[in-house]
Amino acid sequence: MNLKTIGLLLLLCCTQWLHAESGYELWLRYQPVGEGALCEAYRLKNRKVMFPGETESLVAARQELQAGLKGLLGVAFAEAAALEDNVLVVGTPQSVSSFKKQLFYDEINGLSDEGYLIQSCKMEGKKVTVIAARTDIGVLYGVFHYLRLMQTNQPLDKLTITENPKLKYRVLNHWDNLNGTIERGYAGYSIWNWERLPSYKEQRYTDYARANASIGINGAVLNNVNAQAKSLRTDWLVKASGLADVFRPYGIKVYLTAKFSAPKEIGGLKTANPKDPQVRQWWKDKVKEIYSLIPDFGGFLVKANSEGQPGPQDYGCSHADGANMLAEALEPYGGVVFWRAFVYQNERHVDRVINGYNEFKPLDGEFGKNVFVQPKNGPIDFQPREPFHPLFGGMPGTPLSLEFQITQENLGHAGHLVYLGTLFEETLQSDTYENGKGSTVSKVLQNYQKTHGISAIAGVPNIGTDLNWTGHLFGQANWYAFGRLAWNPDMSSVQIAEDWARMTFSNEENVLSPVLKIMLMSRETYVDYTMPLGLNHIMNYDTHNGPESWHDDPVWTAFDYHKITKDSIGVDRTVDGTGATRQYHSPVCEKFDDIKKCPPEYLLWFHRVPWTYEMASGKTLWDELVGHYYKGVNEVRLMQAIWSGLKGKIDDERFNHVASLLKYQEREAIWWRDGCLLFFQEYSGLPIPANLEQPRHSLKYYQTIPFPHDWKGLYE
Ligand code: GCW
Repeated sequence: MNLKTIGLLLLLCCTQWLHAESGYELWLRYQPVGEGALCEAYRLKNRKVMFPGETESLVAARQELQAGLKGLLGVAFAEAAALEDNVLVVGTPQSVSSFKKQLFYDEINGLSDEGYLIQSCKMEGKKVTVIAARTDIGVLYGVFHYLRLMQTNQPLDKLTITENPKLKYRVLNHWDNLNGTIERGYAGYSIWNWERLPSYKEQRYTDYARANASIGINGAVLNNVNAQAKSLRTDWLVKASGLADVFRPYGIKVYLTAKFSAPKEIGGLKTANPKDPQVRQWWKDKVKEIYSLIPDFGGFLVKANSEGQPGPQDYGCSHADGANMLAEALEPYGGVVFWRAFVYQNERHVDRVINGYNEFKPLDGEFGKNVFVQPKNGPIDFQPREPFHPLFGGMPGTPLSLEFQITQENLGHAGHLVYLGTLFEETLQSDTYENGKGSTVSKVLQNYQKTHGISAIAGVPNIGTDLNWTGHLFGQANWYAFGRLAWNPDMSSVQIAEDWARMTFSNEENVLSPVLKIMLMSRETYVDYTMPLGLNHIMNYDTHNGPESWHDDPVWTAFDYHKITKDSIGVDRTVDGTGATRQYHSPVCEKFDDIKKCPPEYLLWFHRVPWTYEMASGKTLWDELVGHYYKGVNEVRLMQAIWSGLKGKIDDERFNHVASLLKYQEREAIWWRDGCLLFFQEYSGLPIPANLEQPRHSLKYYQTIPFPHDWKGLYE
C-alpha cells in the first residue's frame, strides 16, 4: 500500500468516525479500524473466509461476520473455495467435515454446548485461523468474539482461545408490562410491540438478539414480575412465540413470568392452591400448550408473596410447594423455574434486611431439581451499595440465581452516568466463606453447576424504545457488562469497561483513557453524593430518584433505614441488634459485627454510630459524612471537565448528549448533597465547615423539588 492510499484510508476512518451517531448500533458499530490496526486490517483484507452451513444460527453468524468485516475493514466477504494460507475457517464438525481430521478435534468435542475455540493453526499444510464449536450457537459466539478482537485492536495472529460460559442460564428479566410501559424503565417504552406481534417482526428484535448474543446472554423473560395472568392466555402466548422465533437463531430462549393466581384468573378455577389436583393439572396443561407454541420455551420467573403478589403462602403452603408445582409441569420439557427470594409484604418490619434469608434458609434442599431460588445481589433492594445477600453461601442445597439490576432504579435512572460493572464485580468477588476463604459469590454461583448441574444469573435490563436503547449512552455499558460477567463472573470490570469503550468510541488513547477514567470513578461518585458510609433506602419513596431521607409514613419510612437521632445515625444490625450479621459465615460475621473491623462502606448499614465517633481517618463521623457528599459533587464536576476534553474527538451528537446529561447529574448531585446534609444537620446540630461551598437553599426548598422535574430556570 502506498502512502497516498494509507492517507486516504486514514481520512476515511476519521470522517466516518466523526459522523453523528445516535447510539442505536450499540457496541456493534463496526466502524473502520483505526490507525493502530491498519497493518492488521490490510493483512486481513487478503484473507478469505470458508464458512459453509445453512442452519439458521450459522446463517446469522455468517451475516454478522460479513457485516463486521465490511464495516471494520471495508472488504466484502470473499468465500474461499479451497484451503489456502490466511483463510478463516468457521463452523462445527458437521458443517466443516475436515475439522474431524484435525488436531483440535478433541478440543472441539470437549467444549460445552455454547463454547468455542479460536485458533491460529495449520490445516492441510495451510496457515489458517479457525473458529470452531460443537454447536451452531458456539460458532455464533465465536464469531462475535473474533469481531471483538478486531474492534478492540487486538492481534489476530497466534490465537489460542478456548471459551466456555461459566454459568448456564444468563437471562435478562424484563419488567415490561403488557400495555407497553416498563416498571422502573427509563429509556422509553417496551420494545415488544404486542399489538403487531406475532406477524410483524421489527428489525429491532433482531438487533436486540444480536446485541445479546454478542455478549452471551441466552434468555429473556419478556414480562414484568409484577405479572398479569393474561400473559399466559393463548392469544398472548402466540404473540410471545413470534419473538421466540426471532431470538432462536441467536440462542436466546423466551421465558415468561407466571402469576400465581393464574388458574383462578384465566383458568376458571376457584383456587390457586398448589395442593389442589385441579390446579396442578391446570399448570401441566398450560405448560403443554406453551411448548406446543414455543418448543424451546425456557420456563417461568415468579414473584410470589411479595409486595402484594399472590403466592403459595395464601394457602398455608411454602415457597417450595409453589415452586415445585410449576417445576413439575416444566420438567418433562426441560424448562426451569426462577423463584424470587425478594420477599416482603407492604408493612413495617423489624428489619427488612433479614427477611429473605429467614424465609428461604429453612427451605434449603426442598426445591425441585429444575428450580432456582433468585435473590437480589444484596439483602434490601438494589441500593447503590449493599453487602452481598447472605443467602449466597447459605443455600448449598438449592441452586441460586443472582439477580442484578441493570436499569438504574436507585442509581439516578437514565440521567446519571454510573458504570455498574464495578458494582457487579464487587458483589461477585465478595467472599462468603461458605467453604473457607475464596468462596466468592461468583464461585458459589459456578459451583451449583458441579453440585446440581445447573447455574444461573439474571439482570433487570435498562432497554427501551429510546433511539440509543438505554436512555443514557453510558447505560449501554451496563447491559454490556452484565452480559460479559454472566458469561464469566470472574472477569474484571475494568477490562469489560475498556472493551466497551473501545467498541463504543475509539481505540485511540486520547479518547479511551478519559472515557475509562470517567467510567471507573462513576459508581463510587454516585455512592458519595447519595448514600455514603453504608446509608441506604433514603431515596424518594415513589420514584426512587432524588433524596427523601425525611419521608415518614406508617408503611414506608426512611427512619427505619437511618434511625437518625440527635446523637447517632445508622442501624444496629449486629448480634446485639437485629442480628443481620449472624446470617453471614465466620469470619464475615465477625468482621461486619465489630465496628472497628467493619469496612467503612458498610458502617451505617450494620452499626448505629454517634455523630462524634472517631473514624479511622481521625475525623468524626459527621465530618467524614460531609466529606463524602462534597467529594461526590466535586467528582461529578471532574467527570464533566474530563468529558469536555473529548469535544471534537468524538462525534458531536454523542458528545453533546453526554455533556448535557452530566450537567443534569451535577444538579441532582447537589440536590442529594444539600438535601441530605441539611436534613441530617437538623439532628446532629453540627456545621458544614465554612471552607466548603454552602447549600444555596433551605432544606424546605430541597424537600419540595418535584420529580420528574425540568430544572431549567427552576432549581439552580
Ligand atoms: O424495588 C422494588 C421496585 C419494584 C419492583 C420490586 C421487585 C418489580 O421498586 O418496582 O417490582 O422491587 O423487585 O419485585
